[in-house]
Amino acid sequence: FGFSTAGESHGPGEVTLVHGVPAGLGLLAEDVDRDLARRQQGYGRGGRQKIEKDKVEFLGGVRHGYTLGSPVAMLVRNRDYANWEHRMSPAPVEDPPDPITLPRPGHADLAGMQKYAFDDLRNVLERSSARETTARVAAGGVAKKLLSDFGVEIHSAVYRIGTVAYPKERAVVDAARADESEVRCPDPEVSERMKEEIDAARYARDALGGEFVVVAHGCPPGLGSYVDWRDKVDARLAAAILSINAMKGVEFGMGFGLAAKRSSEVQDEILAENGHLARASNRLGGIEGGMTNGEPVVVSAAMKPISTIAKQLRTVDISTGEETKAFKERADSCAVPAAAVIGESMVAVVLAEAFLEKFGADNMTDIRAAHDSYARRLAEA
Ligand code: EPS
Repeated sequence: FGFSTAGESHGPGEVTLVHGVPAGLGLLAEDVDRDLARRQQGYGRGGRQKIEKDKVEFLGGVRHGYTLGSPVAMLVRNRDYANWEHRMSPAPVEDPPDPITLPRPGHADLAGMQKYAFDDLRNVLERSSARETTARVAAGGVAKKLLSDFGVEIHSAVYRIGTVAYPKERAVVDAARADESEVRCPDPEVSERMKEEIDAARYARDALGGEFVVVAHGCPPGLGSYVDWRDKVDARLAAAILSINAMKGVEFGMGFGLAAKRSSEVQDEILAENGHLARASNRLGGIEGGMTNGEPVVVSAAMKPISTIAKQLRTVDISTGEETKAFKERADSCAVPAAAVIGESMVAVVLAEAFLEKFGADNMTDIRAAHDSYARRLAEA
């Protein structure tokens, strides 16, 4: 199970190809569209989200509401392409637009131009734009549908925007309520202060980052493995989260806060409650030895502020070598709420992959039999 994406931000559309989807999974466009819409929300988005109304079209892998075991191909059209047909035309044009030569600090612009030998940084920014995350959320919709059929539910919440913070432990508990907030913070009063912080940054022609947490409930123990470094599920989740645009840090459970504690203050003690194994706490975020341990998986991430800002930072015009100011492009002032939804999707993809490694991947009937037999064995132990 895994996926690739294709598509430029202002090109015709965003394409997702998911492979390894078992046959017989019930899958409707609504299962994907729900998260596409959630990703588009969030206080602090720019004008682009008023143009786009992301909806998926299945191009392969689904028939009469069920997957076929063949690759699931999905397309989300960019409505904005109508305004960019000349500038983004796949065919050569007679009067090409002027190249953009003023790289934005913090964006992929400069290193991308150097690496791919471009003299127009539009060739870099079109693909490095976070518009590509639309296609990832489409893949996440498939992964989430698979997981939810086995009782795994994934939520996210924002617990910091700029200097305004909410306790992470409470965000973990209340994450299921985050959809009610425009900034995905479960607390209404803190949400208002986060919105004020975003307004102040936008007024100053600046942008804000923040922190969010993704919580996956209902994962069976033993997804991932300790036997090989590539199999460790925390390493795979970290890579998946850090692949989201603008992510600079990732934590599990108490994360960096664990480093200053004594061992007896951080391990999650094992209890026998009414004949069932249980834990006294979940400070390690549901992962021990590179495997899920049956507790909620708790992954959080730090996002840097968006690098496209109206307050122009210093840069060099690549065509002249002269110092100048970075170019201005329409931008969001805060995308942390959207990033949290993308985080859910990436976590879902990694957990779905580990789930299918454990239980087989051909068809839902055999996977269910393997899953139920494992659950029975653990319950009887
Ligand atoms: C982005 C810049 C903006 C965002 C875009 C990401 O796009 P535009 O330049 O078209 O206004 O809106 O995000 C999306 C389009 C999206 O759907 O999330 C960037 O530079 O990363």
